[in-house]
Amino acid sequence: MSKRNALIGAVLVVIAVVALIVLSGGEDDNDKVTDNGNAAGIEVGAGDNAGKDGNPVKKKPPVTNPPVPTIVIGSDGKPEGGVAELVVDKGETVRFKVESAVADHVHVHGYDLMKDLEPGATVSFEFPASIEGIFEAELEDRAEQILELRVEP
Ligand SMILES: [Cu+2]
Repeated sequence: MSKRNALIGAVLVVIAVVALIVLSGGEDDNDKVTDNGNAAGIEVGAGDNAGKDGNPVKKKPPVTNPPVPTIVIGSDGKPEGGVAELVVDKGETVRFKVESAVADHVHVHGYDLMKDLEPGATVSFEFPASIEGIFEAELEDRAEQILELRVEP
């Protein structure tokens, strides 16, 4: 009985050791492969999500700046949706962008600012609303009004 038990015990130990070696060897290989795969996947995914969720989408619109309006000029040289309207208080900052399918020049009357438009490109305006009144911005070559800017006291 005791010899048999000892033999069984020895056999079990050997099996256990072999199993451990085989399993641990296998696990090591698997771990390396899966860890690398998982780590890369998790890190990339988490990084993307953190960037998308954290900075631009959730935090910026309410806290920092209101979204900058973009006037889109179609291939017909006219503003999509008609002439844009922008109302700001005097002393605030006027901000808008113009995205154009055609070449022209944006002229902001009153403030007398002019920027070139190139097809497919976007230009940004940012200037202090220092003059009260109602002003138009137009595509200079086409004499096409694209914006009515109202600066209120
Ligand atoms: Cu003009």
